Order: sequence, then C-alpha cells, then structure tokens
Amino acid sequence: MVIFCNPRIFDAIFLLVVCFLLDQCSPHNHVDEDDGFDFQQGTKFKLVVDEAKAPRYLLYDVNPGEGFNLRRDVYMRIAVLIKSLNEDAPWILVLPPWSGIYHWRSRDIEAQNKIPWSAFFDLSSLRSFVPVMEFEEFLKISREPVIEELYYLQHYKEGWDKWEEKMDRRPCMHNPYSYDSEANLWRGWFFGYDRAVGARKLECLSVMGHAGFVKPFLLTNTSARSVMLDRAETLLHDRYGDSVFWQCRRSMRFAKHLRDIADNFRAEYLDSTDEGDKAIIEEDWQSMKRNHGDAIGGPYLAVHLRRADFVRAREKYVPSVKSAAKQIKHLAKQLNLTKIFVATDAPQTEYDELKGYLTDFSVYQFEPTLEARAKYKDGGVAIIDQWICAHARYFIGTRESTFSFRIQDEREILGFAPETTFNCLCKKKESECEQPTRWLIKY
Ligand SMILES: Nc1nc2c(ncn2[C@@H]2O[C@H](COP(=O)(O)OP(=O)(O)O)[C@@H](O)[C@H]2O)c(=O)[nH]1
Ligand SMILES: *[C@@H]1O[C@H](CO)[C@@H](O)[C@H](O)[C@H]1NC(C)=O
Ligand SMILES: *[C@@H]1O[C@H](CO)[C@@H](O)[C@H](O)[C@H]1NC(C)=O
Ligand SMILES: [Mg+2]
Repeated sequence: MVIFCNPRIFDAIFLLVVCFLLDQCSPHNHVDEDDGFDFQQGTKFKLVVDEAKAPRYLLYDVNPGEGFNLRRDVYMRIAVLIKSLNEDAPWILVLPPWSGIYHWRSRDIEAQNKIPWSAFFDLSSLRSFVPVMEFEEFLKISREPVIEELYYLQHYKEGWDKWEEKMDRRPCMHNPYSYDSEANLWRGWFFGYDRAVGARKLECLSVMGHAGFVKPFLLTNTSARSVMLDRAETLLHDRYGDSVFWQCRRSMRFAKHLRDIADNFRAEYLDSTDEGDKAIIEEDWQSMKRNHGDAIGGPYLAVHLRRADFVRAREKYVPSVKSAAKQIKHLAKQLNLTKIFVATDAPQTEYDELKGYLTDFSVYQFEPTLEARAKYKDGGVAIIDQWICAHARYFIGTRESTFSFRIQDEREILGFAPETTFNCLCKKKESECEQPTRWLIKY
C-alpha cells in the first residue's frame, strides 16, 4: 500500500533538514528571516524556500556500464531539469553516489564505492546553480530509507519512425529491480546501497524526449515527495551548448583539494601557474567570464591518450602507441614545447613504450603514491589529470572520449583559444581525421 504522508509531517521533516544542515538545532532555531540558509559551512544555499511548500526530492541513476564523464553529462541534463522545476516548486536534486564505476578498479574496490560528490566536486559551486544534496544527507532526513516512486526509463518497444516527444507508462521490457514482499519494497542496486534502500513503487516509463519534457509529469502526475528516475541517460539535453547548459557546466567545479594537487604538480614540474598561464580562477564561477585567447596556459603540450577498453571498442580511431608518439612529437616540435604531459589509462608497459619514442622531450605523468590513490580514489586521480590537461598551452585528446570532451569544456571556461583545445589524435596521419566539434562557451 502506498502511504502518502501528511504534508505537515513533511514540513516538520523539512525543518529537520534545515536543522540537520545547520547542525545547530534548537526548537526555536527556525529558518532565517532572509531567503536562504546555510547549507554547508560558509555556503549560502540559494533556493528560496516557501515554508508552506516543503521541497520534493529528485534522484536519478544512469546505465551501470557508463563511465565517469558521461555521468557528468547526465548530471547536467537533470540539473537543468531541476532548475526548471524550481521555477514552479522547490525541488532538490539528490546526487547519486559513485559506486561500481566500470573503470575504477584499484585494489580496494570497497573504497571506490558510495563515494559522495563532495569527494570530486565543489558542492557550494553546484549549489549556486541548483539545490543539491548528497544521498547520505537524503537518507538522514528521511524517516525510512525509502524512495517513494521509482520510474525506470526505457525506449519504446516498437521503436520509432518519427522522432517526437512522448512518454507513456508501459510494461517493463527489462527490470533490474525485484520485489521484496516482506518489506513491501522494490530492491535493487541503489548506488551500491542495495538492501539498505528500497522503493515503494516502481513503474516503467517509455520515453522519447528532452529532460525538460518530464517536468509536467513530475509536477502533476505524481505527488510523491521523492521520485527517482533510473536510466536517466534516456533523456536528452534540453539545449546542448546554450547559455544555461554552460551555466550548469561552469558550476561543476572540481573539489578544491583535487585542484590544489594538480596546481602543485603544474607549478613543480610544468612551470605552470595561474598567473603565468593567465588563467586565474575566480572564487565564484558566475563572475568568471573569459574571452577566447585570454588564457595562454603553461609551457607544455598535454595529451589525453585513452587506451584500455578504447583500443578495441574504438579500433577505427585509436592510434597505436607508436603512431600516437609520432603525432605528439610532430606537434611538440611545431609548438616549440619541450614538456609533454600525458594523461592516460594505458598500462605501464604502453606508457613506457610511448616515453621511449619521446626521448627528445621531458615527459610527465601524474603518478600518485598508493596512499594518494587510496585517498583521492581513481575518480580523483582522473580529475587531477583533467585539471592539468586543462591548463596546457595546447591540448590534444582522444576522439569520442567523454574524458577528453570534459577537458575541452574546462578549457573553454578558462578562456583558451579554440585551436588549442579541440584537437584529437588520429588513427594514422594527423591530416587525415575529423577533429572534434567546437562546442564554444556561451554566457
Ligand atoms: N587518471 C586517468 N584516468 C583515465 C584517463 N583516461 C581514462 N581514464 C579512466 O577511464 C575512465 C573513462 O571513462 P569515461 O569517463 O566514461 O570516458 P570515456 O570512456 O573516455 O568516454 C575515466 O573515468 C577514468 O576513470 C586518464 O587519462 N587518466
Ligand atoms: C499524466 O497525466 C495526464 C493527465 O491526467 C495524462 O493524460 C497522461 O497520460 C499522464 N502521463 C503519464 C505518463 O502517465
Ligand atoms: C618556434 O621556434 C622557431 C625558432 O626558434 C621559430 O622560428 C618559430 O616561429 C617558433 N614557433 C612557434 C609556434 O612559436
Ligand atoms: Mg565511457
């Protein structure tokens, strides 16, 4: 049976949210008189909350096989939806913990699970775009570890001839959840929380459309306090590359502790500092607006050499290590750069092979100690690599890699000239391949 709680109970719960987050609860310590409240120390939470209207919570998850950087892209689709929902009613985006990411398999697998977003991103920065909260916070404020309604998104069984926006409740074509009749809950992966969490109700929704298209459904077809959309990658970007897209992207700042490590590496090995590179970071992303060419970057060539599963999966595009080395060498000579920074997921043997071809240059890689890798996780190390690549005088990535795409966005935000950013290695000769689409920043 579905139990919809009395709204007053929710108001009480909501006050608890505020209290919990302020961490200074007293019975009379109500929401501040002004519109916002401190969500995290020193962070102004921008959502204007009408106390009569307690917020609703949107959770989402992505196809289990997807990697870190596509997941960042799906976050943006959902965050833009949350932004739009908040024009009508308060909604909070519950961030899906990082668990079981296919590429993150360092020794200690457990340590790569249930990672909060704050390990990788600056939450106060995310919050100046939309209200977000960690899943753990959501659990703390929920009376029970239950998500009221879960919608498993799927395509249309019959396929389609004409693309049109539509959505319908349909029988599940595939359903990874199972019903636990003892608890009356749907059980499933839930970001690695498994049986610690459940969903009261589950339905499959066939959908073809942009993320914004599900807004009326969320506002009117359901009144559940917490709604989860699984397989959220089924929804498309509302408007890829427009100014709202870029606001969202700009708000996705990496966590300061990771940027600091990357910045120290840049200074120590690559003669690269924010001042020298003309890439000063402003505290608030909203006031950071750059023109193309403002940033010059540090005196090094950065390469993202995606290997591992790409060697087979993108066989048509991914060069051999030798061919990649040739292209890198040629570029570095042309650019008069003697330092080369390599970000790669290649095994050590391939990296050594690459270095062997580049003996005329100083080749660097960020090599964390075991302790550092344990502390920052595979995801943190990937971010450090991305941040270093983002500051290079010139960047060349791997075709079709979302890891490379996110570096390109980052360079747009920093104000690099597009010619130094939208480049990728070719299967063979560099003149022979298509270069990445230039998704230029819009303010
Ligand atoms: N540290 C590090 N990790 C990488 C690099 N390239 C790939 N990876 C890892 O492999 C994953 C690639 O998956 P994803 O993010 O989906 O990007 P894509 O598959 O290249 O589109 C990353 O998230 C990293 O965990 C790299 O240059 N440095
Ligand atoms: C949402 O509600 C409207 C109006 O009742 C209905 O026509 C529509 O089919 C519902 N959508 C879904 C996906 O159930
Ligand atoms: C590289 O250096 C050479 C000789 O020092 C110079 O002629 C050339 O213009 C430089 N190229 C670039 C891209 O700076
Ligand atoms: Mg991937």
